[in-house]
Amino acid sequence: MSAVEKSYELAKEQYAALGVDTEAALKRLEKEAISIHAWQGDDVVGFEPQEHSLTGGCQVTGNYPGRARTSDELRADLDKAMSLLSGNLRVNLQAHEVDKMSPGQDRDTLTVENYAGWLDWAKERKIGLDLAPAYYSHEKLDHGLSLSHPDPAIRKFWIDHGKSCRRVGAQFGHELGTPCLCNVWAPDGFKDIPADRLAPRQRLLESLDATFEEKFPETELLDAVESKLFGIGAESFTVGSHDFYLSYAAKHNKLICLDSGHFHPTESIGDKISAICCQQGRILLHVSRGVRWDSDHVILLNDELQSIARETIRGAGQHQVYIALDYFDASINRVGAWVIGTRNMQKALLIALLEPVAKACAEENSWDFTARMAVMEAAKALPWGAVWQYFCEKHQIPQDFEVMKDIHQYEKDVQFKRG
Ligand code: RNT
Ligand code: ZN
Repeated sequence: MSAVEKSYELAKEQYAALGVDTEAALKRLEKEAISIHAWQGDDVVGFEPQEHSLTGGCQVTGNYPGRARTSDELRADLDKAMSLLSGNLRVNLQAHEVDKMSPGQDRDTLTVENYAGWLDWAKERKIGLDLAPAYYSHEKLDHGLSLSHPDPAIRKFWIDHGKSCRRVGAQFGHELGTPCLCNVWAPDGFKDIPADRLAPRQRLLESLDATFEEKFPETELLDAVESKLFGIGAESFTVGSHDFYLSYAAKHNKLICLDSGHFHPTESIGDKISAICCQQGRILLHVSRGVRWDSDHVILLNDELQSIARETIRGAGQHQVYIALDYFDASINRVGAWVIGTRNMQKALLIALLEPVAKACAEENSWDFTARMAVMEAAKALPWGAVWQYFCEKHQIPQDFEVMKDIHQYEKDVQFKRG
């Protein structure tokens, strides 16, 4: 018996005494789908032939060497990251992370052909693909507006972009046998106080209705809409605010996507999950970490992540929480960013799965809030780390302390050789 197995056996006993089944927890963790955001690997630059790189609406900072410059390089990096991970993983693309584009083609006419390499790759690996239209880093994001722009021609371009992405997404879903989550987030907003807040929102509303006109079965495509509080250069007004999109999703039976970096810092996404799910039955999360004005730092195993994971696990069976990651840090190794963040998501889920929930609920139901607090605090010292290490060993992936060996080797052999 290995040292890891020995620790696991002891942990298992301790958990069993509290009525927690570690084997069941591990099985659940293996099934819990996590959509890995491809865009950490290319700094959200995409692979269109024309240079649009981060010209507005979305920003990434840092110049760590090794950014993926082609979709082949990005797939190789994702393969490396996934070789250091286990579980039910899928991959999430931004629409401009194309394989190829015909000369003169723009984002309004994308077809599944533009993603052929991705589709083959996903089929080979038997993983699902998600896709998000990219309404930023493009000259048609004019005065900070895309879908809410007053010019109907500009709106049409972006509506057609969304429509084409949904068609591609439905094709992904059809061919891969798992629905593609197609998430609409547009950066539209103003740096300073608008004179008219209503008109841009009415235009966004119409653009969304047009984008979603074509119907696809939910077995192939799941539509989501993502809100935001503010962005850099859009500090005073965001057209697609939380109130706007929450109402839109409820009324049109879309998923609301909550990005954990898109709220006031004292607001908790963990709390919002049950509030929304008890009415809408489902939610999409962009799990991220806001730090001051940035919404997209690598996720750490902190209280907010654990609260998100706890609420995801507790409501299981009653509602569906779709987990997608969304952060990008160009100041560190990008494969490392994926691996560390994804493992943190899984560790948070595992901690939630191992909590003696029944015990805490029993205290709550008998109005003993002191005992409830005692149980919840005591749970923090339970040996979940031993169960996590066992998960890694069982799935033949390196332990947390070992992953950097592989990542350093990979950057030396591959990433640092890129110009
Ligand atoms: C931006 C949104 C959005 C992006 C991606 C790259 O603040 O969170 O989801 O991260 O479109
Ligand atoms: Zn997001």
